[in-house]
Amino acid sequence: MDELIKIISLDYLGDDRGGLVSLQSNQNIPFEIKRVYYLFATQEGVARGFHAHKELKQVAIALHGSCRFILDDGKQRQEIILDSPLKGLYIDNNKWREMHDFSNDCVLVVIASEHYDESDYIRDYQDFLKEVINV
Ligand code: T46
Repeated sequence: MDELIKIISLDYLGDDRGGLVSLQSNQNIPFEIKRVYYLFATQEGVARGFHAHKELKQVAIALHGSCRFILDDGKQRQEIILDSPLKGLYIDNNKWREMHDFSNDCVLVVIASEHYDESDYIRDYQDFLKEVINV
């Protein structure tokens, strides 16, 4: 079975003044960065995601607080708690993702390989299964 959860360890460049992490295209981020967005102030009990992407690759980092990610490739589901600004979750294309259990202070930044494109989303789980069977 392929390992679904791929964590990128981000080097800590801080010193006695505080923390610092640098994200660079094709270096610690394994693609050309085209977009950055962040989720914050997620309401208690809310779950997000519930879709896959045909082409988009992303890295998600909990800059503050925590949340639980589920990744699913159509054959298996694995989960991880993101709770550190030094831990990037690599999310490949054709992986169903769900985010749960956001702490009320969670700030989740997502680094993306493509500009926003609604036609890249697969928002129905049965359509996702059809897509991955044909990969
Ligand atoms: C993902 C997970 C981890 C935009 O207009 N531009 C953007 O760059 C994004 C990301 C979203 N939007 C719009 C589309 C929706 O009307 O913002 C609204 C909320 O997006 P969505 O419901 O897709 O949000 P999540 O939290 O379910 O999923 C997001 C990303 O969309 C998705 O690519 O992998 O975070």
